[in-house]
Amino acid sequence: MTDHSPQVGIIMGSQSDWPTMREAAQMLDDLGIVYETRIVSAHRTPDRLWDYGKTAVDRGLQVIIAGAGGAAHLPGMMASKTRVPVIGVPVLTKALSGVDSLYSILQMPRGFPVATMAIGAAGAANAGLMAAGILALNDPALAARLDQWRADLSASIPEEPSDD
Ligand code: RP5
Repeated sequence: MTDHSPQVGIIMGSQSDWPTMREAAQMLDDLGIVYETRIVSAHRTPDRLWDYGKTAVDRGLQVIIAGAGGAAHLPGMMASKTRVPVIGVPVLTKALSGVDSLYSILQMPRGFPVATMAIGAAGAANAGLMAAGILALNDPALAARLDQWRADLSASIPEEPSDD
């Protein structure tokens, strides 16, 4: 019987983060990885954050992708609450172009790491790929799909630039 419980949790601080975070979801869809999506705000719903982190291991989550913008405390707080690896996505902000998000997520104290991606959509897509790479360590079928995805991307890059 196939296990359809989510392996990856994609969490974000706000509905406004979803256009960015759906890039991670799309990547997991493309690679056939089961995931869930939740709005979990470090500031607006701290109890939800706590419950999510407290139950993550028992629910079988293997990677958490956490996106937030501005005072982006969600990834770091989640890393404090669970040993499930957390991949942080700094969401682009209007005021400070996402540098605020980046620094908030990146500078974790020793002991509680967050694997921090680039700012914005590329970072979210790469978070999906990073999660896939972690899961592929123990999943040969996924490893083959990820290898194929990477080969397809390389093959799609032209050798010469064009004017079109
Ligand atoms: C953060 O505040 C969220 O992650 C979001 O990026 C930012 C703005 O949230 P909204 O005011 O758009 O809901 O917590």
